[in-house]
Amino acid sequence: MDLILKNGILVTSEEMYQADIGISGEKIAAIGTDLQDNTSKIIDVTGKFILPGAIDAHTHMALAFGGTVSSDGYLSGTKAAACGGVTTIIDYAMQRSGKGIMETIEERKSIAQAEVCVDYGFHCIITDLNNDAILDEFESAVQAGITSFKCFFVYKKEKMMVDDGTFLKVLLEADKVGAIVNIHAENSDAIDLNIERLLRNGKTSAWYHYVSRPECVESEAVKRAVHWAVSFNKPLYIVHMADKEGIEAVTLAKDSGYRIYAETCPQYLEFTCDVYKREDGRNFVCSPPMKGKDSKIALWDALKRGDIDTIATDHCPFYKEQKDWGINDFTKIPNGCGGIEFLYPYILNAANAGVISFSKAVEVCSFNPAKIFGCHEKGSLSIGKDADIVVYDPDKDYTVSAKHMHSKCDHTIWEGKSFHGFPVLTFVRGKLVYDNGKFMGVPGFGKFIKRKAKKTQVTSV
Ligand code: DUC
Ligand code: ZN
Ligand code: ZN
Repeated sequence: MDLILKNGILVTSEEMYQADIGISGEKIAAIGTDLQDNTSKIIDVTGKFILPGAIDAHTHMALAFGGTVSSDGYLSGTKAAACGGVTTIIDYAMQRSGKGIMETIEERKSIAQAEVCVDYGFHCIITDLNNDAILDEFESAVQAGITSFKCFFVYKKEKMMVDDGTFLKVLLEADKVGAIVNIHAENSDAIDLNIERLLRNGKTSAWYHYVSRPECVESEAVKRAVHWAVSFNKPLYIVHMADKEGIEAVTLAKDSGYRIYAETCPQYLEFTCDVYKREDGRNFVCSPPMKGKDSKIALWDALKRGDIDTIATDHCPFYKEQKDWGINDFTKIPNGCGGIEFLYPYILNAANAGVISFSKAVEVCSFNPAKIFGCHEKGSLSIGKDADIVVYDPDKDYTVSAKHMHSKCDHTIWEGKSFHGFPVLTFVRGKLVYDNGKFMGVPGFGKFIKRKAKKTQVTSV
């Protein structure tokens, strides 16, 4: 073996126990007590937790959006990932009218590959079926490891929205090839109507971002998406859920045995719409917006009872200067917030405080995203899996400051947030990429993950 982490507390999605873990090359080679091997480097991690690396299944690196490009590209975005214990990202590649799926993916890969410091995959956003020609590409996309597609129910003016008919075609074709559909559920027409009325009445501050996209805008679209998935009995993954009624619809469908999966993000668990009343409210502008307190409570309850399957970031930061474009008009604020460096610390902090268990944190940040999205070599600490490992010090105190982030962005919505407990080491396929505050990775080291569709997925994940 090349490395043994000794005397740690292993955390899996089911249990915690004291053990050593041995790494050979890129893989986990042994787990046990008192592992011995003369050739090994040994790191004593007594008192520390050993976790599978987090999989952030929702990122937008270098996203062209809102008339600009998000501030973290694949280099700074995945540096930040490594320093927060994220060992794999699944980023969104956007297919546009006239373009094919594989063309879109290859284009994005060619930007990402030289920069990525952690492993990566892509979901493909479908915005236009090109007279249904795109549907014929689903099979080859799956063969190439793209096993998830996304649709937007929003962004009509941006020509990203799909109508219900298109969504259904995507849902049915995806299922045929063993892929899953992700949906961003907000009602575009209602938002556009609200925006028009607000602007006409001079309501232009960041607060009105929330007012234009309140609870009912999200719940209608979530219920519609769930309705179609249930009616056709197809699996569906709802991204960045932020609303109580929406999550209630998910619970109902899950309780009836349907394969509806829910994702939320740390920002929806931490903040409420009150942030938009702050002087710097525009920095919190993302879509969907944070909702009222009832929704925040409902999300935590759903997480605890197992109705939230994954936590991801929707990492999509914009510089202060970009956010300032909307200082006098909330519709000009580029939508998106960063947070990849604080995903695992945030959830593990909740575990450390006893709000959820450490196993639940591992389940929603690593095990479930691996399982849902077919990352069969990742998501758990077991022999033969990739050695994507985080060593977490439950006693290390850390206070967020934009100055010390590894993201390129010049501010963060997490500024001043304190965590009790923080990752101290991150390994990607056995390679140390983060050591106690310092990035140790290499751009281009990240590997494209050829994900497996449900039809062909091995049974152990
Ligand atoms: N929402 C955001 O806030 N940013 C990127 C895309 C999205 O749907
Ligand atoms: Zn979205
Ligand atoms: Zn997103």
